[in-house]
Amino acid sequence: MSEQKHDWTKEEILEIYNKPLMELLYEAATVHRKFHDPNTVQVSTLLSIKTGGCPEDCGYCPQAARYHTDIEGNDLMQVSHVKAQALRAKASGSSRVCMGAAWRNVKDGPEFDQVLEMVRTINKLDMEVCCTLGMLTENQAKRLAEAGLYAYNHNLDTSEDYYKDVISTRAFEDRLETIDNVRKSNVTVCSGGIIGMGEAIEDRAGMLVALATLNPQPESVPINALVAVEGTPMEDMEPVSIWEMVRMVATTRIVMPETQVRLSAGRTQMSREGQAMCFFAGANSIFAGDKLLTTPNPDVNEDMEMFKLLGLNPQKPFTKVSQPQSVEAEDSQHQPLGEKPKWSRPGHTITRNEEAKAKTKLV
Ligand code: SAM
Ligand code: DTB
Ligand code: SF4
Repeated sequence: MSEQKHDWTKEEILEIYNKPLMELLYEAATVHRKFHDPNTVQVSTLLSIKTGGCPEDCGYCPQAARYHTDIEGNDLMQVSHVKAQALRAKASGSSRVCMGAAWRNVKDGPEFDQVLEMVRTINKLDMEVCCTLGMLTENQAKRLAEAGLYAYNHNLDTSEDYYKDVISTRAFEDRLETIDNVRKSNVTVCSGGIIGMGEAIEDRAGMLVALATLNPQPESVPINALVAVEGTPMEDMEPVSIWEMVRMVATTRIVMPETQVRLSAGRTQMSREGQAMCFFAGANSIFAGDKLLTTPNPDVNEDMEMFKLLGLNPQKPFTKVSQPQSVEAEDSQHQPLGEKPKWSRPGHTITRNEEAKAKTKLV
């Protein structure tokens, strides 16, 4: 039985965000342990299958055609190239490939057919597949589901109030509509946002209200720190401090206890100690690989060293364990590199220790 609370208010969320840090961390870590194994972190690899030349005006994005950034644009990638990259990602410990396209929305036709083929190909490798392709119709979501898509990433990015200051070429409601279309298929929802775009703390809380009041809540929530790219309107934004990132992660964990909270863009600027604090505060997923879509990310070997140092294990594909683990359960959830795991498919959640979950009381 789900224990999601869907009537969060901005005031309640602000109260959590602004708690003394030690209390916030303790509360977030407690919630985290009730729903997840704190030593397991899911690893996704990003792949930009179509880079640059986007007609939208998202103020943070180096891929918008109208900004003069230093990125190399590319047409839609070949399926064979995608397969090769997915195999590399799998060998390095990733359980999920997330394919991003610099599109405003998906258009039916040969390019979408090619993306469907990419999804089928990665799915056959026994990896989770995620796409982030812009706006999507219900029918397109269902076609992606049939091809075996596991998750669709579509970020709200910020609060409804601040949205207009960041993007003018589409509205906040358009984003909600796409999320709703994804929900009508059996694809899981990945939706989060960015901090450090000049928004107020109230906007961070506002974004979390919008996400946490979705019913059901998103299965995964990426928290990005703005990567301020030269040539974008946000090039001069001050970097967010680690304390803001930790507060945002902890608050997300508390208001969406079952979700996978993904520590996303901005990790190159974080120390290991900072990232460890985020994992303690409830982050249980990262993007790995030396590139995000167009900007740098920590080297995968450095990430694996960090995992070793912290005693973290990469999560196996198609497992979502939302309970404190027995030794036996932990063994089955982790992915010893090179070993073929037993999968559970989308919608098939492995839950354990139901009794403990029944006793769980939030905040
Ligand atoms: N075009 C599609 C869309 O906008 O939904 C998919 C790709 S888009 C690059 C995916 C997400 O990446 C954005 O919603 C945003 O949250 C994040 N993103 C883009 N540029 C970023 C940056 N400079 N810093 C942090 N996050 C960024
Ligand atoms: C998400 O929330 N963050 C990722 C993924 N979803 C697609 C993208 C981050 C992009 C950072 C800027 C870039 O590399 O272009
Ligand atoms: Fe285009 Fe997506 Fe970048 Fe916006 S975030 S400019 S929609 S690629």
